[in-house]
This record gives sequence, C-alpha cells and structure tokens, in this order.
Amino acid sequence: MRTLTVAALLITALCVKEEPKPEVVSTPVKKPATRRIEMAVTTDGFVPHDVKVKANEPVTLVVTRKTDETCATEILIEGTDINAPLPLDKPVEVAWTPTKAGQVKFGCAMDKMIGGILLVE
Ligand SMILES: [Cu+2]
Repeated sequence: MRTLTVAALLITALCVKEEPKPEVVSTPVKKPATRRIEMAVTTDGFVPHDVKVKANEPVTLVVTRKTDETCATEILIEGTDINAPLPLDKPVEVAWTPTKAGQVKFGCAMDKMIGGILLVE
C-alpha cells in the first residue's frame, strides 16, 4: 500500500513537473545598470584620465589607488560636493550623474593637479 502511495505521489510530481507553464505575458522591466568605470591611481596619476560619459546617465567611478607615491589620496569632481578619500588598494565607488554636456575636471584636492577630464556628451 505504501509503495503504491509513493508511486502515486511520484507520478503526480512528474505530471506537475511536465505541465506547461503559463506563458508570461509581460516581461519585467529591466532597470539599466549603472555604468561602472574602473579607474586606478598609479604613479602616472589617474588611469584612464579622460573618460567619456553621457549627460543624465548615472555612472559609478570605481577608483582604486595603487600607489603611495601620489598626492591623489582623494578624488574630487568639479562642480559637485564629491570628495571621496582613496585608501590604498581599496576600490572606492563614486556615484555621479552628469547633468550637462561639457568638460568636468576631476582629481586630487590640490586643484585637481593630478586628475583628468570627464567628457560629458
Ligand atoms: Cu595633488
């Protein structure tokens, strides 16, 4: 009797498994992933130092300082309050959404002497 029950259960399970799934009518809306831009601080400064971005498109700069021989121990972005410390060998995420086309300087606290340009299109 028990074997029969198990068999019946198995068959039921198999039947359920093989039942066609109802078709999904609406596809879930995918949020566009924020563009991530990997950046390093080396003895050459910020690498890359010129980056193209798009107005109104959020980006995340992922900045890793890889040397102590630099004064760029933080990253500032012109025209924003962004001022993120860059600990050695630790990726730091800097989220930013450019609002208008043009060139935006970024770089170290010393007037971005070590730094680069974000080219906003
Ligand atoms: Cu500096």
